[in-house]
Amino acid sequence: MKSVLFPYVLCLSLMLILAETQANENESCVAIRIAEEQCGEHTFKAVRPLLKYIHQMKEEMENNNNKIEGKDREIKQLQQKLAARNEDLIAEQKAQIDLYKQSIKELTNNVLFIKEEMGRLISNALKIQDYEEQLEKQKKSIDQQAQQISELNNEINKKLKSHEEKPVYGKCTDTPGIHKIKPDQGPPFDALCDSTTAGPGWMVIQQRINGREDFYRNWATYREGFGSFDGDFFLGLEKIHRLTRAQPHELYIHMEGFDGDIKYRRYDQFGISGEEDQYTLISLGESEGSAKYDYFECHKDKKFTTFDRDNDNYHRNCASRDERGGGWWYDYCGFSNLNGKYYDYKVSKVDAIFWDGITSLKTVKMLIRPKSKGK
Ligand SMILES: [Ca+2]
Repeated sequence: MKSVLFPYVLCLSLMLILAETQANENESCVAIRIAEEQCGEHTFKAVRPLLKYIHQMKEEMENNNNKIEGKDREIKQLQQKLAARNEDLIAEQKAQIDLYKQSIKELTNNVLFIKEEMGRLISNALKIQDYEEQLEKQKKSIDQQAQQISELNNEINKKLKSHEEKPVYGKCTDTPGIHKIKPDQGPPFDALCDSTTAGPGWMVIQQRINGREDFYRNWATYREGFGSFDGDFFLGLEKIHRLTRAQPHELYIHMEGFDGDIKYRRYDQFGISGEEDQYTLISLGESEGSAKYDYFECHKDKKFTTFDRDNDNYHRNCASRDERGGGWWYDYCGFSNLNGKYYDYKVSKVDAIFWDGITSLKTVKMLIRPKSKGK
């Protein structure tokens, strides 16, 4: 068997070697023809398809190799492009990162600057708060001082006004008219001074000259006084008490009748007590005058009586309207009634202004003056 197959294997190997070693188809064909001649036509015909297939496979391999080489080149080109692209991207990213870094640095600087500014602002705010507190304290102090100044101004203005309006005297001077009198530590009051009726320095405590003032008054009104200095008035029991308590006074009673006769009665020690003693007529002293009789003496030591305060010795109230009709130091009820009802004609009535017990008077003035030394 080996001896039969040997020539075929030999020829096949020879043709394969020839086909492998020839550069082109013609040379291959020549080689195959030579091989056919050498190996015998019979043998060659048997392996010829196989040789053709091998040749086709060889060509196909070569084509594939060429394609692979082309693809390798493409891959290299793409790799190069990709590398270049990556480098660009990295450069861009780096530049972007640098920008970010720069921005962060600037922002950091800004934050530090802002922190410093805030520190300064907070410090300034604290200083401003201190200043505001100091200002508030100063404002309060100024307000208090302004208040004190205002009060002082008011006080000064009051004093100035008081001085400007009228000088304050302890008693009436030789100057007639209305003056502010301050006989003691109590408040001053206005009084009418008279230097013509009975000489200089008299103060009018009661006046009946025109009948325009009603003397039918209650206790409180007689205590405070009423009327006007240019007409009829009563100075007030409390003021008369203060004056006569402060220093000894004399009393001058001026009277004018409707028939034109003018009379007076003068007492050298006039004084009344306080309200707690019902303003009692405590003193009159010695008297003299053109009025014939002393009709006031019987009223000495009598308390003052008004229609709403009966201090007299009568079983009724002497001050009532159907009796004497005024306020006076009534006894039972007495002979003088200088605060009685004013009649503008001569009449005999129990409630009229009278001195003799009955006859109305046209004009009456009661004046007081501090006693001169030596009297
Ligand atoms: Ca009585």
